[in-house]
Amino acid sequence: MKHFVRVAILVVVLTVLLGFGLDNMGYMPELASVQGAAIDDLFRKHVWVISFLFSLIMGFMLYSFVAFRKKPGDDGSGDHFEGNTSLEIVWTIVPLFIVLYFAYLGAEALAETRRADPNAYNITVVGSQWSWRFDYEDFGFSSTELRLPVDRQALLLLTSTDVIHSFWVPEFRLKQDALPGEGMERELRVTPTIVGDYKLRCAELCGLEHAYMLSDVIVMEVSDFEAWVAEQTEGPAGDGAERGEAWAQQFGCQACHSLDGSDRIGPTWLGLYESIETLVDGSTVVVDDAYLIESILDPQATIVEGYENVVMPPTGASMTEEQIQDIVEFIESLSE
Ligand code: HEC
Ligand SMILES: [Cu+2]
Repeated sequence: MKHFVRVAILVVVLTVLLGFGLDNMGYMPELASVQGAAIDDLFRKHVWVISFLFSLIMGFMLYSFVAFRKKPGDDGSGDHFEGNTSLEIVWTIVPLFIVLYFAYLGAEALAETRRADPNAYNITVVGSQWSWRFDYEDFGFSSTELRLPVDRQALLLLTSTDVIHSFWVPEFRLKQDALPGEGMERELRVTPTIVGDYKLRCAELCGLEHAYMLSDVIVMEVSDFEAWVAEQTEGPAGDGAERGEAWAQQFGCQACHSLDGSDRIGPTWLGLYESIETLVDGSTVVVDDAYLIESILDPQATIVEGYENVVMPPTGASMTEEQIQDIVEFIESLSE
Protein backbone atom coordinates (compact mmCIF):
# COMPACT_ATOMS: atom_id res chain seq x y z
CA MET A 1 0.00 0.00 0.00
CA LYS A 2 2.74 2.49 0.90
CA HIS A 3 4.23 1.85 -2.55
CA PHE A 4 0.94 2.82 -4.24
CA VAL A 5 0.65 6.02 -2.22
CA ARG A 6 4.21 7.04 -3.15
CA VAL A 7 3.69 6.25 -6.84
CA ALA A 8 0.37 8.13 -6.86
CA ILE A 9 2.09 11.23 -5.46
CA LEU A 10 4.91 10.89 -7.99
CA VAL A 11 2.42 10.57 -10.88
CA VAL A 12 0.42 13.60 -9.77
CA VAL A 13 3.55 15.75 -9.38
CA LEU A 14 4.92 14.65 -12.77
CA THR A 15 1.56 15.27 -14.48
CA VAL A 16 1.25 18.78 -13.08
CA LEU A 17 4.83 19.71 -13.98
CA LEU A 18 4.57 18.30 -17.49
CA GLY A 19 1.05 19.65 -18.12
CA PHE A 20 1.92 23.20 -17.08
CA GLY A 21 5.27 23.00 -18.85
CA LEU A 22 3.78 21.95 -22.20
CA ASP A 23 0.83 24.30 -21.85
CA ASN A 24 3.12 27.30 -21.38
CA MET A 25 5.74 26.35 -23.92
CA GLY A 26 4.18 28.59 -26.58
CA TYR A 27 4.51 26.08 -29.42
CA MET A 28 1.57 27.75 -31.16
CA PRO A 29 1.50 31.37 -32.40
CA GLU A 30 -1.07 33.79 -30.98
CA LEU A 31 -4.66 32.72 -31.67
CA ALA A 32 -6.36 35.09 -34.14
CA SER A 33 -9.71 33.57 -35.10
CA VAL A 34 -13.03 32.76 -33.46
CA GLN A 35 -13.01 29.20 -34.82
CA GLY A 36 -9.52 28.52 -33.47
CA ALA A 37 -10.67 28.79 -29.82
CA ALA A 38 -12.44 25.42 -29.99
CA ILE A 39 -9.32 23.84 -31.48
CA ASP A 40 -7.00 25.31 -28.84
CA ASP A 41 -9.34 24.10 -26.14
CA LEU A 42 -9.26 20.56 -27.51
CA PHE A 43 -5.51 20.73 -27.87
CA ARG A 44 -5.06 21.80 -24.26
CA LYS A 45 -7.19 18.89 -23.01
CA HIS A 46 -5.12 16.51 -25.10
CA VAL A 47 -1.90 17.91 -23.66
CA TRP A 48 -3.16 17.18 -20.13
CA VAL A 49 -4.21 13.62 -20.99
CA ILE A 50 -0.86 13.03 -22.68
CA SER A 51 0.97 14.41 -19.64
CA PHE A 52 -1.00 12.11 -17.34
CA LEU A 53 -0.42 8.97 -19.44
CA PHE A 54 3.29 9.71 -19.77
CA SER A 55 3.60 10.32 -16.03
CA LEU A 56 1.60 7.19 -15.17
CA ILE A 57 3.89 4.92 -17.14
CA MET A 58 7.13 6.70 -16.27
CA GLY A 59 6.13 7.12 -12.60
CA PHE A 60 5.53 3.40 -12.08
CA MET A 61 8.64 2.49 -14.01
CA LEU A 62 11.03 4.90 -12.28
CA TYR A 63 9.63 4.06 -8.86
CA SER A 64 10.05 0.31 -9.51
CA PHE A 65 13.63 0.79 -10.63
CA VAL A 66 14.47 2.21 -7.24
CA ALA A 67 12.13 0.42 -4.80
CA PHE A 68 12.32 -3.11 -6.21
CA ARG A 69 15.92 -3.35 -7.27
CA LYS A 70 17.75 -6.55 -6.28
CA LYS A 71 19.13 -6.45 -2.74
CA PRO A 72 22.61 -7.87 -1.99
CA GLY A 73 22.38 -11.57 -1.17
CA ASP A 74 18.84 -11.92 -2.53
CA ASP A 75 18.94 -15.00 -4.80
CA GLY A 76 15.26 -16.05 -4.71
CA SER A 77 12.85 -15.60 -7.62
CA GLY A 78 9.97 -13.14 -7.53
CA ASP A 79 6.36 -13.92 -6.52
CA HIS A 80 4.34 -15.80 -9.11
CA PHE A 81 0.85 -14.55 -9.97
CA GLU A 82 -1.69 -15.24 -12.71
CA GLY A 83 -3.03 -11.91 -13.90
CA ASN A 84 -5.69 -9.78 -12.25
CA THR A 85 -9.15 -9.80 -13.83
CA SER A 86 -10.59 -6.78 -12.06
CA LEU A 87 -7.53 -4.68 -12.90
CA GLU A 88 -7.82 -5.70 -16.56
CA ILE A 89 -11.50 -4.76 -16.65
CA VAL A 90 -10.72 -1.37 -15.14
CA TRP A 91 -7.90 -0.56 -17.57
CA THR A 92 -10.13 -1.48 -20.52
CA ILE A 93 -13.30 0.32 -19.45
CA VAL A 94 -11.74 3.55 -18.18
CA PRO A 95 -9.71 4.36 -21.36
CA LEU A 96 -12.75 3.38 -23.48
CA PHE A 97 -14.82 6.09 -21.85
CA ILE A 98 -12.00 8.61 -22.06
CA VAL A 99 -11.67 7.96 -25.80
CA LEU A 100 -15.44 8.21 -26.29
CA TYR A 101 -15.47 11.47 -24.33
CA PHE A 102 -12.73 12.86 -26.60
CA ALA A 103 -14.64 11.75 -29.70
CA TYR A 104 -17.57 13.75 -28.37
CA LEU A 105 -15.35 16.79 -27.70
CA GLY A 106 -13.88 16.48 -31.21
CA ALA A 107 -17.32 16.41 -32.83
CA GLU A 108 -18.32 19.43 -30.79
CA ALA A 109 -15.19 21.37 -31.82
CA LEU A 110 -15.78 20.46 -35.47
CA ALA A 111 -19.35 21.75 -35.26
CA GLU A 112 -18.03 24.93 -33.63
CA THR A 113 -15.60 25.61 -36.50
CA ARG A 114 -18.43 25.12 -39.02
CA ARG A 115 -21.00 27.33 -37.35
CA ALA A 116 -22.39 29.47 -40.16
CA ASP A 117 -22.98 33.20 -39.90
CA PRO A 118 -25.77 34.14 -42.34
CA ASN A 119 -23.92 37.39 -43.09
CA ALA A 120 -20.72 35.66 -44.14
CA TYR A 121 -19.26 36.89 -47.43
CA ASN A 122 -17.76 34.55 -50.03
CA ILE A 123 -14.21 34.24 -51.27
CA THR A 124 -13.07 31.53 -53.66
CA VAL A 125 -9.51 30.46 -52.90
CA VAL A 126 -7.69 28.96 -55.87
CA GLY A 127 -4.46 27.05 -55.34
CA SER A 128 -2.06 26.46 -58.26
CA GLN A 129 1.47 25.17 -58.42
CA TRP A 130 2.76 27.34 -56.66
CA SER A 131 0.64 30.33 -55.82
CA TRP A 132 -2.74 31.32 -54.39
CA ARG A 133 -5.45 33.50 -55.90
CA PHE A 134 -8.49 34.92 -54.11
CA ASP A 135 -11.69 35.68 -56.02
CA TYR A 136 -13.92 38.06 -54.07
CA GLU A 137 -17.18 36.70 -55.45
CA ASP A 138 -19.45 39.25 -53.77
CA PHE A 139 -17.48 42.20 -55.11
CA GLY A 140 -16.32 40.91 -58.48
CA PHE A 141 -12.54 41.17 -58.35
CA SER A 142 -9.51 38.97 -57.71
CA SER A 143 -6.39 39.44 -55.64
CA THR A 144 -3.13 37.68 -54.83
CA GLU A 145 -3.35 38.75 -51.19
CA LEU A 146 -6.06 37.60 -48.84
CA ARG A 147 -7.48 40.69 -47.16
CA LEU A 148 -10.14 40.10 -44.51
CA PRO A 149 -12.13 42.51 -42.35
CA VAL A 150 -11.76 41.83 -38.62
CA ASP A 151 -14.66 40.20 -36.71
CA ARG A 152 -16.59 39.24 -39.86
CA GLN A 153 -17.02 35.69 -41.01
CA ALA A 154 -15.60 34.80 -44.42
CA LEU A 155 -16.81 31.66 -46.16
CA LEU A 156 -13.85 30.38 -48.15
CA LEU A 157 -14.53 28.01 -51.02
CA LEU A 158 -11.31 26.14 -51.70
CA THR A 159 -10.35 24.73 -55.06
CA SER A 160 -7.24 23.90 -57.10
CA THR A 161 -6.26 24.05 -60.76
CA ASP A 162 -3.78 21.18 -60.61
CA VAL A 163 -2.84 19.02 -57.60
CA ILE A 164 -3.99 18.88 -53.97
CA HIS A 165 -2.99 21.93 -51.92
CA SER A 166 -3.96 22.80 -48.39
CA PHE A 167 -4.98 26.15 -46.90
CA TRP A 168 -3.29 26.84 -43.58
CA VAL A 169 -2.86 30.03 -41.58
CA PRO A 170 -1.33 28.87 -38.27
CA GLU A 171 -2.79 31.80 -36.29
CA PHE A 172 -6.31 30.83 -37.46
CA ARG A 173 -5.58 27.20 -36.51
CA LEU A 174 -7.87 25.90 -39.29
CA LYS A 175 -6.61 23.79 -42.14
CA GLN A 176 -8.48 22.51 -45.19
CA ASP A 177 -7.46 20.86 -48.45
CA ALA A 178 -7.93 22.55 -51.83
CA LEU A 179 -8.79 19.78 -54.29
CA PRO A 180 -8.75 19.89 -58.08
CA GLY A 181 -11.86 19.08 -60.07
CA GLU A 182 -15.43 20.16 -60.60
CA GLY A 183 -17.63 19.59 -57.55
CA MET A 184 -14.62 19.00 -55.26
CA GLU A 185 -14.75 22.43 -53.60
CA ARG A 186 -14.28 22.45 -49.83
CA GLU A 187 -15.60 25.05 -47.40
CA LEU A 188 -13.78 26.77 -44.58
CA ARG A 189 -15.21 29.47 -42.33
CA VAL A 190 -12.93 31.96 -40.65
CA THR A 191 -13.69 34.98 -38.46
CA PRO A 192 -10.40 36.80 -37.79
CA THR A 193 -10.17 38.51 -34.41
CA ILE A 194 -6.90 40.49 -34.51
CA VAL A 195 -5.90 43.12 -37.05
CA GLY A 196 -2.47 42.26 -38.45
CA ASP A 197 -0.37 40.53 -41.09
CA TYR A 198 -0.22 36.78 -41.36
CA LYS A 199 1.02 34.22 -43.86
CA LEU A 200 -1.00 31.63 -45.68
CA ARG A 201 1.03 28.53 -46.41
CA CYS A 202 0.33 25.38 -48.33
CA ALA A 203 0.20 22.40 -45.98
CA GLU A 204 0.22 19.68 -48.61
CA LEU A 205 3.45 18.63 -50.31
CA CYS A 206 2.53 19.74 -53.82
CA GLY A 207 5.74 19.74 -55.84
CA LEU A 208 9.11 21.39 -56.20
CA GLU A 209 8.24 24.85 -54.88
CA HIS A 210 5.71 23.78 -52.27
CA ALA A 211 7.72 25.46 -49.51
CA TYR A 212 7.47 28.85 -51.26
CA MET A 213 3.72 28.69 -51.81
CA LEU A 214 3.02 31.60 -49.46
CA SER A 215 0.54 34.45 -49.62
CA ASP A 216 0.05 37.51 -47.46
CA VAL A 217 -3.03 37.47 -45.27
CA ILE A 218 -3.99 40.93 -44.06
CA VAL A 219 -6.69 41.35 -41.43
CA MET A 220 -8.00 44.93 -41.55
CA GLU A 221 -10.39 47.23 -39.75
CA VAL A 222 -13.77 47.05 -41.47
CA SER A 223 -13.51 50.65 -42.76
CA ASP A 224 -10.03 50.01 -44.24
CA PHE A 225 -11.31 46.82 -45.85
CA GLU A 226 -14.23 48.68 -47.41
CA ALA A 227 -11.88 51.33 -48.79
CA TRP A 228 -9.69 48.62 -50.28
CA VAL A 229 -12.72 46.88 -51.86
CA ALA A 230 -13.87 50.19 -53.36
CA GLU A 231 -10.41 50.73 -54.82
CA GLN A 232 -10.35 47.21 -56.29
CA THR A 233 -13.85 47.24 -57.78
CA GLU A 234 -13.23 50.58 -59.44
CA GLY A 235 -10.57 48.76 -61.41
CA PRO A 236 -7.17 50.13 -62.27
CA ALA A 237 -6.83 53.53 -63.96
CA GLY A 238 -4.68 54.44 -66.95
CA ASP A 239 -4.35 53.20 -70.51
CA GLY A 240 -4.69 49.57 -71.61
CA ALA A 241 -1.09 48.59 -70.84
CA GLU A 242 -1.23 50.15 -67.36
CA ARG A 243 -4.51 48.44 -66.59
CA GLY A 244 -3.06 45.19 -67.95
CA GLU A 245 -0.13 45.46 -65.55
CA ALA A 246 -2.57 45.79 -62.65
CA TRP A 247 -4.72 42.86 -63.86
CA ALA A 248 -1.65 40.65 -64.28
CA GLN A 249 -0.74 41.55 -60.70
CA GLN A 250 -4.25 40.81 -59.40
CA PHE A 251 -4.61 37.51 -61.19
CA GLY A 252 -1.21 36.31 -60.04
CA CYS A 253 0.42 35.93 -63.48
CA GLN A 254 3.76 37.24 -62.21
CA ALA A 255 4.17 34.26 -59.89
CA CYS A 256 5.19 32.41 -63.06
CA HIS A 257 6.02 35.07 -65.68
CA SER A 258 8.85 37.52 -65.03
CA LEU A 259 8.93 40.99 -66.57
CA ASP A 260 12.73 41.26 -66.61
CA GLY A 261 13.78 38.36 -68.81
CA SER A 262 14.50 35.94 -65.96
CA ASP A 263 13.08 32.45 -66.08
CA ARG A 264 10.35 31.50 -63.64
CA ILE A 265 7.87 28.64 -63.94
CA GLY A 266 6.69 30.03 -67.28
CA PRO A 267 8.39 32.05 -70.05
CA THR A 268 9.30 35.71 -69.37
CA TRP A 269 7.08 38.39 -70.89
CA LEU A 270 10.01 40.69 -71.65
CA GLY A 271 10.42 40.89 -75.40
CA LEU A 272 7.79 38.17 -75.92
CA TYR A 273 5.58 40.16 -78.27
CA GLU A 274 6.49 39.66 -81.96
CA SER A 275 9.19 37.18 -80.98
CA ILE A 276 9.26 33.76 -82.57
CA GLU A 277 8.23 31.02 -80.16
CA THR A 278 9.04 27.33 -80.65
CA LEU A 279 6.30 24.95 -79.55
CA VAL A 280 6.71 21.40 -78.25
CA ASP A 281 5.68 19.91 -81.58
CA GLY A 282 8.66 21.70 -83.16
CA SER A 283 6.57 24.26 -85.05
CA THR A 284 7.15 27.99 -84.63
CA VAL A 285 4.71 30.85 -84.24
CA VAL A 286 5.08 34.60 -84.27
CA VAL A 287 3.66 35.95 -81.03
CA ASP A 288 0.76 38.25 -81.88
CA ASP A 289 -2.53 39.25 -80.24
CA ALA A 290 -4.38 36.14 -81.37
CA TYR A 291 -1.65 33.80 -80.08
CA LEU A 292 -1.50 35.59 -76.71
CA ILE A 293 -5.27 35.54 -76.29
CA GLU A 294 -5.37 31.84 -77.11
CA SER A 295 -2.50 31.13 -74.70
CA ILE A 296 -4.38 32.87 -71.90
CA LEU A 297 -7.84 31.46 -72.61
CA ASP A 298 -6.74 27.93 -73.39
CA PRO A 299 -3.22 27.32 -72.01
CA GLN A 300 -3.22 23.71 -73.21
CA ALA A 301 -3.81 24.66 -76.85
CA THR A 302 -0.17 25.53 -77.49
CA ILE A 303 2.66 24.50 -75.20
CA VAL A 304 5.96 26.35 -75.44
CA GLU A 305 9.06 24.19 -75.89
CA GLY A 306 10.82 23.52 -72.59
CA TYR A 307 7.65 23.91 -70.52
CA GLU A 308 6.14 20.46 -71.09
CA ASN A 309 6.36 19.54 -67.42
CA VAL A 310 4.73 22.61 -65.89
CA VAL A 311 1.12 23.61 -66.21
CA MET A 312 -0.31 27.07 -66.66
CA PRO A 313 -3.64 27.36 -64.77
CA PRO A 314 -6.78 28.21 -66.79
CA THR A 315 -7.09 31.60 -65.09
CA GLY A 316 -8.24 33.22 -68.34
CA ALA A 317 -11.60 31.47 -68.02
CA SER A 318 -12.48 33.71 -65.09
CA MET A 319 -11.32 36.96 -66.73
CA THR A 320 -13.29 39.32 -68.92
CA GLU A 321 -12.44 39.93 -72.57
CA GLU A 322 -11.38 43.50 -71.69
CA GLN A 323 -9.04 42.32 -68.94
CA ILE A 324 -7.38 39.87 -71.33
CA GLN A 325 -7.08 42.58 -73.98
CA ASP A 326 -5.43 44.90 -71.42
CA ILE A 327 -2.92 42.20 -70.50
CA VAL A 328 -2.11 41.64 -74.17
CA GLU A 329 -1.42 45.38 -74.49
CA PHE A 330 0.76 45.21 -71.39
CA ILE A 331 2.78 42.30 -72.85
CA GLU A 332 3.06 44.27 -76.11
CA SER A 333 4.40 47.29 -74.20
CA LEU A 334 7.20 45.13 -72.79
CA SER A 335 8.63 44.73 -76.29
CA GLU A 336 8.90 48.42 -77.09
C1 HEC B 1 1.43 28.53 -62.28
C2 HEC B 1 2.23 29.23 -63.25
C3 HEC B 1 1.54 30.17 -64.23
C4 HEC B 1 0.67 31.19 -63.97
C5 HEC B 1 0.12 31.62 -62.62
C6 HEC B 1 0.39 31.80 -65.23
N1 HEC B 1 1.07 31.17 -66.23
FE1 HEC B 1 1.11 31.67 -68.19
N2 HEC B 1 2.31 30.11 -68.61
C7 HEC B 1 2.81 29.23 -67.68
C8 HEC B 1 3.59 28.21 -68.36
C9 HEC B 1 4.29 27.03 -67.68
C10 HEC B 1 3.58 28.53 -69.73
C11 HEC B 1 4.26 27.78 -70.86
C12 HEC B 1 3.48 26.55 -71.23
C13 HEC B 1 2.35 26.89 -72.13
O1 HEC B 1 2.55 27.45 -73.18
O2 HEC B 1 1.19 26.60 -71.74
C14 HEC B 1 2.76 29.73 -69.85
C15 HEC B 1 2.50 30.39 -71.04
C16 HEC B 1 1.84 31.58 -71.15
C17 HEC B 1 1.73 32.36 -72.36
C18 HEC B 1 2.40 32.02 -73.66
C19 HEC B 1 3.82 32.49 -73.51
C20 HEC B 1 4.76 32.18 -74.63
O3 HEC B 1 5.98 32.33 -74.38
O4 HEC B 1 4.34 31.79 -75.71
C21 HEC B 1 1.00 33.48 -72.06
C22 HEC B 1 0.62 34.61 -72.99
C23 HEC B 1 0.64 33.38 -70.67
N3 HEC B 1 1.17 32.23 -70.15
C24 HEC B 1 -0.13 34.32 -70.00
C25 HEC B 1 -0.48 34.23 -68.67
C26 HEC B 1 -1.37 35.15 -67.99
C27 HEC B 1 -2.04 36.35 -68.63
C28 HEC B 1 -1.46 34.76 -66.70
C29 HEC B 1 -2.28 35.36 -65.58
C30 HEC B 1 -3.68 35.47 -65.82
C31 HEC B 1 -0.63 33.56 -66.56
N4 HEC B 1 -0.05 33.28 -67.76
C32 HEC B 1 -0.46 32.88 -65.38
C33 HEC B 1 2.61 29.26 -66.32
C34 HEC B 1 1.77 30.16 -65.65
CU1 LIG C 1 0.49 23.60 -52.60
